[in-house]
Amino acid sequence: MKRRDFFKTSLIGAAGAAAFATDAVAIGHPVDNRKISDIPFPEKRPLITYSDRPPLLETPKEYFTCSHTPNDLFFVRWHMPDIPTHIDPAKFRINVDGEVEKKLSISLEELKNDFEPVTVSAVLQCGGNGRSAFKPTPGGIQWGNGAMGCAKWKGVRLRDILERAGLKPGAEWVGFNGEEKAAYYKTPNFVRELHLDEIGDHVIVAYEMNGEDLPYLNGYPLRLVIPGYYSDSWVKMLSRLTVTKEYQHLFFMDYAYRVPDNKTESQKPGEKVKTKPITKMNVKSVIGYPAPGAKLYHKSHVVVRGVAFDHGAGIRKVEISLDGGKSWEEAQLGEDAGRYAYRTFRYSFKPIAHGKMTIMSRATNHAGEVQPFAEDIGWNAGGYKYNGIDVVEVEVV
Ligand SMILES: Nc1nc2c(c(=O)[nH]1)N[C@H]1C(S)=C(S)[C@@H](COP(=O)(O)O)O[C@H]1N2
Ligand SMILES: [Mo]
Repeated sequence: MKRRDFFKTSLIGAAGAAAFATDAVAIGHPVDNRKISDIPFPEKRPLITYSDRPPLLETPKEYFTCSHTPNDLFFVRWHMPDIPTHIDPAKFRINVDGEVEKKLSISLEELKNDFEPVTVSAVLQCGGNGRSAFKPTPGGIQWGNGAMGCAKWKGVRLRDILERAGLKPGAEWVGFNGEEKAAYYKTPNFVRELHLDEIGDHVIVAYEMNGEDLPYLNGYPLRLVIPGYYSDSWVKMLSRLTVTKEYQHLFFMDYAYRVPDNKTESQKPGEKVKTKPITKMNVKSVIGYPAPGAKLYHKSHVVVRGVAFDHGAGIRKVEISLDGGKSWEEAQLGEDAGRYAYRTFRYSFKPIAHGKMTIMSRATNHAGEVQPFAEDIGWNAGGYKYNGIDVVEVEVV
């Protein structure tokens, strides 16, 4: 009996289900044949749409063949339905307060002119990307593969802003607040916190994405960029930094975006475990071409293309399997756009047998971390950090 079938059976009796809870968990692959909406959102091409209030948009998998994702195809995720519909760039200010020597209120002009500009190509990926692979289904948006994208971000170092304000002795945490709700100490506004130790020179407050102003839905006019980290802390429409001595125990830090604090970061359904925040992204590759269900001509020249990334160690290799994971061959890696960016890959072959076949991709990074088979990934209640070997089923005709 397959594990998945077993789960259905064990659900019949609650006692039985509890006794075999470990076996009840199965991992599949993210669903990737969802419909693209007919209506586009502002500055976006039509995308897979889960909700319009708040806007929840997914990038179709077929676009993951280039090192950078165009702004109008970039996915969108907001928690609050009330996001400002108008921002006046002349009046907008980013405020710095809390445990600082000097409170700041910086205009966009000042940010662009008075601070050293820096640029970084980095992947922005929701921790819940691929959640639809987890069975039983964890709560949350049932993302397929496309709650991710890679952009070239331009902005200023967060450290430079904090230095200008001057930290008071004992300052340890920084809270980040977006424009969509203002009151900082009331939860559950979307506020994130970082410890000062996490704020290296690579963390920036960005005002440009791929050479343009940030799109409104991706956080115009300013957002936090934390290369290598899942994007739950990449606060959009960033308008306030509050420095504190103590960790504030905010809703989105204490309850959301956490995984079990054990070696496999997994748990049984219903099991209560100690948790920790999701931070660094694990190694992953996604096949952009061919699309699932594509028909390939027998003996034609097929070029498999996709993207791979991790938390910043950098991609060492991507391997392709055409025989269900028994044997693997190395793909050719594309241009290196930096250690936090997508690394594109390509692999050519000629299909020699008619009928259904699978194409798999597996990434390995410079730290020796290898993308696992879906079956080897443990289940977690939030449905976070899915990074199974990508599997695309096609048909040779
Ligand atoms: N202000 C604000 N910033 C936010 C969020 C939000 O709801 N509000 N959601 C976070 C989460 S969970 C994700 S996945 C990313 C999505 O970024 P994007 O919409 O640019 O793709 O924004 C992050 N920053
Ligand atoms: Mo997210």
